[in-house]
Amino acid sequence: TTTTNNNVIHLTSVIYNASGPRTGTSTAMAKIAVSEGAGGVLAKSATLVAQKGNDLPRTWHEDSNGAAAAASSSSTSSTTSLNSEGLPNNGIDYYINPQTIRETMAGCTNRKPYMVSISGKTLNDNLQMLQKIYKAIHEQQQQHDANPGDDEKINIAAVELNLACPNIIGKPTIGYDFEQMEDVLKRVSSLPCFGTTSPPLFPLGVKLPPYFDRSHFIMAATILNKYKHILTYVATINTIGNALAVDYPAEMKAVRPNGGYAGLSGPAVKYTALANVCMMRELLDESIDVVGVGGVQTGKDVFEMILCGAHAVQVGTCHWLEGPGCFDRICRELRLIMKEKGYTKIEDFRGKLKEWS
Ligand code: RRO
Repeated sequence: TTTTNNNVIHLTSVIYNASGPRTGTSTAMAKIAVSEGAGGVLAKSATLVAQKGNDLPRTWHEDSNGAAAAASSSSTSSTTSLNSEGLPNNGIDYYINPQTIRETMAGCTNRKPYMVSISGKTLNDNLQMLQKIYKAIHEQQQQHDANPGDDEKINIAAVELNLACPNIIGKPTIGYDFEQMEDVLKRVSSLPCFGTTSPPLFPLGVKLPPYFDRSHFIMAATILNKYKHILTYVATINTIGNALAVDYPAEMKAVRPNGGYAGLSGPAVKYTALANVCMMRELLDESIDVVGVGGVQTGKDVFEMILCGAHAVQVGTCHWLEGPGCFDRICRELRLIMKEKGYTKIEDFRGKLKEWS
């Protein structure tokens, strides 16, 4: 459970999916919803209007021997991925539609939260999407109040504001433009649903790009801390932007759009992700939870993220390649590690990474 600002997201396990892979439709998300190991369901980042995304081929998978790999292939454990999807999605109206949420959560046996992600092409698009979400939550609550017991699962439990998409051709990553980042948070915080006198009406998270320089971590954290009254969590990291893969046999760029430059993910980014979780945990106000994401594919990876201070952990590339069975497997592995180490609950080791003397 992630807690702050009277704003709680009741995850049913410490891991859930990252936005992006296998999250575009209710059919795909339903498979996460039925997985007991997945503590929540997070939808694909939405734009105001549905869009197809970049031209194909826009993804690339390569195993540690340098061989091209395919999603759902047998050896996905050490596979590096690149994507320049360009935000293909069904538009915000689809992801907040009660019908979509009903289809997504139909087979879910516990009360895990359904969450949406937004990645507007402009600040105004983000503000419009937040207004739409606010309205949808309000309507869903009214519906529920009129019919208690009915449609309990049909609500939006949190919103993740993606400030880190690296693949919008011609657009900078907001999280790298601190002036723009501050402006976004300022405008978001002045929306009616984030009134300054009362707690926000829904938990809000922010998805960050990876940082590599201590001064950038400090600048980002300083801005985020200023808006702690509207922030429940910070998810770090998005893919490492503008990576390049070469299709060796073809002697070509592996990905077509955006000059071949694409977001890097998979085990290659785990160490960058751990550093971002650890440093953000150090710099952010304790009322803001850190959600770790990047290169997580085993229970050990989750354990390490939590040691570094993560309240919850998202799984992206591993879910993409292995499929929704990964959540149960990773949970099993984490439980085994906890048993071996004599821990009975997450709080026994969260943020308890030992320091050198
Ligand atoms: O759709 C994408 O190209 C994409 C997004 Br919105 C994102 O946030 N991160 C990423 O690696 N790809």
